[in-house]
Amino acid sequence: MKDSTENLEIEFQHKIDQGYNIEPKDWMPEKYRKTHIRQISQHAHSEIVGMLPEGNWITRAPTLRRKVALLAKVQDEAGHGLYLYSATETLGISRDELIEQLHAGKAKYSSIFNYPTLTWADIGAIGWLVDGAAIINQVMLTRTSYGPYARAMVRICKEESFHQRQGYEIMLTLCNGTEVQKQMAQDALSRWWWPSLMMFGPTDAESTHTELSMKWKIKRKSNDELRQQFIDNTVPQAGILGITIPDKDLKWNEKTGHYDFGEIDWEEFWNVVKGNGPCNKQRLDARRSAYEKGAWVREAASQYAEKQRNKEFTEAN
Ligand code: FAQ
Repeated sequence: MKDSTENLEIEFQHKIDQGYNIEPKDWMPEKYRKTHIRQISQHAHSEIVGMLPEGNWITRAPTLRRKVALLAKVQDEAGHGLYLYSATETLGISRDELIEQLHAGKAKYSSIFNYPTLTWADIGAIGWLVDGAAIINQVMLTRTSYGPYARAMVRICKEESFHQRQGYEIMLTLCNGTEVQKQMAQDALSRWWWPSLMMFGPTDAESTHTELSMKWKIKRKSNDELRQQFIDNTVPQAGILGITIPDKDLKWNEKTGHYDFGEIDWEEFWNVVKGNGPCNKQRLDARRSAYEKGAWVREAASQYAEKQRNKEFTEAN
């Protein structure tokens, strides 16, 4: 007879294969739990750090309408981070611990947020490309096997699709504007294109987690499949804008029904992931400082919650 852990593992895999969700109180292999803590918390950190490059432009948005939209978008990203921290906490780790891992430089967050936003067109490019890439990756995650993560992703995806449209609309406006505005849009596309492709992670051959994550339906598609889907969707959109993707090898392949594209600079990717990108230090410093300066708010909120609890207890007795 097989030992009980082995039986539990077989039952667990069977449940996944049948398409059932795994819920927080269900039995799960330790590696499944750890993989989720890693991935969901990295995702949460990305949403929170991702507020910084765009937050940089809230005070400088060109019109009131643009300012309101950007403010709402950045606020949405904060909300996504909070859902995702909550989903991670269902796996038995505290939010304080997760935040400590980020601030200590132990937890990763998406490479893309280590690039600077130099002009207003970058806000358009982020919405169009970065949110566009995020949606492709995250629509897959609405069907991921861990219930709290999958459910959080449904709501997040709805908001991301609004974000993508607001970005594309900024690009469209710039591209239909003056020559200088169109040039700004081109420059933003040229700087953000390759880092956006890197968001999907290393090639399948180099991806350490994909095999197991596919078996457990954490991932439903591989990094390369999603990257290709993003390129196929985005190239025609650049055509409508009338700006050029900075890849001389990009061309439609009749045989495969996909776009062929040039080599990604993986050295740059790993350099950024390891903490040496243009803005890594600035991003972490900003997060640490916000956390320190916000200590009094956390303190006040927990004092208030304590008071409410005591009040409810007194009233109930
Ligand atoms: N950056 O074996 P794999 C957003 C690491 S949210 C940094 O392929 P996996 C919304 C990876 O962690 C964007 N590190 O890993 C927004 C692993 O290292 P580890 C974030 C990366 O997990 C928009 C190692 O490389 N989205 O944009 C990156 O199977 C606008 C080996 O890689 C998510 O987090 C990277 N790009 O696949 C907000 C989605 N790629 O942990 C504001 C959820 C890989 O062993 C403004 N995550 N690494 O030390 C995922 O789907 C997956 O985790 C992947 C990576 C696909 C990102």
